[in-house]
Amino acid sequence: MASIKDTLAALVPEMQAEIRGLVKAHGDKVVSEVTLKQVYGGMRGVKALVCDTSMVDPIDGLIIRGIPLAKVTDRLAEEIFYILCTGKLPEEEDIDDLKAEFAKRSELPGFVIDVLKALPKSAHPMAMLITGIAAMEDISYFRKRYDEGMTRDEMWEAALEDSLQLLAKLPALASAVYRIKYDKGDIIAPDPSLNWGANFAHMLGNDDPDFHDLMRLYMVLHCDHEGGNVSAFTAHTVGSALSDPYYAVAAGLSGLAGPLHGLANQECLKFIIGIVERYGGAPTEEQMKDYAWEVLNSGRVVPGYGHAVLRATDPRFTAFHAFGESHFPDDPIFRTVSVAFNVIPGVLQEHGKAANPWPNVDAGSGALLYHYGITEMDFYTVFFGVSRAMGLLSQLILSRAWWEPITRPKSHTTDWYKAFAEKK
Ligand code: NMX
Ligand code: MLT
Repeated sequence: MASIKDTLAALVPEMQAEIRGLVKAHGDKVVSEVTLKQVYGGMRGVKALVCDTSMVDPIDGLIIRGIPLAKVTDRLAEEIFYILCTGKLPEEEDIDDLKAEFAKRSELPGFVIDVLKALPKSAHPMAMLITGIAAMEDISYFRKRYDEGMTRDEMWEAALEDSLQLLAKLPALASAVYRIKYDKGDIIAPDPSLNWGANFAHMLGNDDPDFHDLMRLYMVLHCDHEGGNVSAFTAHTVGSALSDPYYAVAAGLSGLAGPLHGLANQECLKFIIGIVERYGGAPTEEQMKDYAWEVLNSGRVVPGYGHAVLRATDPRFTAFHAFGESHFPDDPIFRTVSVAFNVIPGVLQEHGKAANPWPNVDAGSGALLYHYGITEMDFYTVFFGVSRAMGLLSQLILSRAWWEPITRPKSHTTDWYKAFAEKK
C-alpha cells in the first residue's frame, strides 16, 4: 500500500526533472502572444500558467488528469483528491488510507467556534468560512517548518500536511458556519465511519442517504477547474509568495465569493425562485422567455449561463441535472431549472452578447440543495468552496514540488499602452 505521500514522493523527482528539462530545451519558445484587447480583457486566452491537476476543454469541459469528468462522477471526493495530486487512480487501500488521514484530523480546534460566534449575525457564510480558515493558520505546519528553516525540497511535504489538515477540517468548519449562522442548534461531531462528502452532510444535520450521495457528487463536481479561474489563480499567486496553504485557500475562496464566480449559485437559485413565485410554479417556456428578457433588458446577467472558457453545456450541469431527473423530476423548482435550460440558450443567442449561451455548473446545483431542505441560499457558495479547496490545494502541493517561482508579471500604465499602440 502506498499513501498519498509515498506516491507523491516517488513522483516528485520525475516531475522536477521533466520540468527542468523542458524549460532547458525549449525555454525560449513563444507560447502565447498578448494583444491589447487581452491586456484590458481579463487576460482571456493568454497561455501563461501551469496547472497539471486538470484542464478545461471548451466543448468537453473539465478533464481531470486526462479523465473526462463524466467518467468519475460516481467516485468519492477522496479518490478525486488522490487523482488530482498524483495523476493515478487510487487502489482501495489508498482510499482507505486517505479516509483514515481525514478522519483522524477532522476535529476543529476549539477556538475556531469562538471566532465564528464572535462574528456579527449578518456576516456572510463565505466571510465566516474564510475567517475560520484564516484563524486555523495558527496550526500551519508549513509556516512552522519555514520558520525552522525547511529546504525547498521539503516544502511540498509541508504543503501536503497542511492540505490534509485543512481538507479534513473543512466539512466540520463549513457545517459549524451553517449551524451557527442559521441557529440550527448544537454543532454535530464528525462521524469517522463516513466518507468526506457524507460526513459533511451528516454534520449539517441531514442523514438522508440521498442527500449524503448528493454531497458526495457535489464535492466531486466542483473539485477543480484548471489554473486560470479567479480562485485558483488567486490561491496560486498567494502560495507563490510561500504564504502557507491556509492563507492561500482563504485568499482563493475570497475570489470564489464573487457573483461572477462561485456566488453565482446563490444568485441562480434566487433567479429560479423568483420565476416560481411570479408564475405560481414552474413556468411555461413562453413565460421563461419573457422573464429572461426582462432580466437582460434591465442590464443584469442571467446567472448560471455563460463561461469564460466553456463553449458548450458544462458537464457539471449535466451531471447535476441527471441527479435531479433521477431523484425528483417533478419538483417545481427543479422543473424550472429544466425549462430554463430549454429556453435560455436561445434567448442569449438572440441577445447576441454572451460568447457562451449554455449553462455552467451553477445553473442547477442550488435546486438540488433546496430540495433537501438547504433553503439558505447564501450558504451555497460554501459548498462550492469546500470542494474547490481540493483543487486549490492539489495545485499548491504540485507548485511547491517543482519549486515554482513567485508570480510577478509586468504591468504598465494606460499612458504607456497608448504610446505603445500609437508607435506600432
Ligand atoms: N447573461 C447576460 N449577459 C452575459 C452573460 C449572461 N449569462 N454571460 C455573458 N454576458 C455578457 C457579458 O456580461 C459581456 O457583456 P459586456 O460586453 O456588456 O461586458 C458579454 O456578454 C461578453 O461576455 P463573455 O465574453 O461571454 O463572458 P466573460 O468571459 O467575460 O464572463 C462569465 C464569463 C461567467 C463571468 C459571464 O458569462 C457571466 O457573467 N455569467 C453569469 C454569471 C455566472 O453564471 N457566473 C458563474 C461562472 C461559473 N463559476 O462557477 O464560477
Ligand atoms: C470554475 O469552476 O472555476 C468556474 O467554472 C469558473 C472558471 O472556470 O473560470
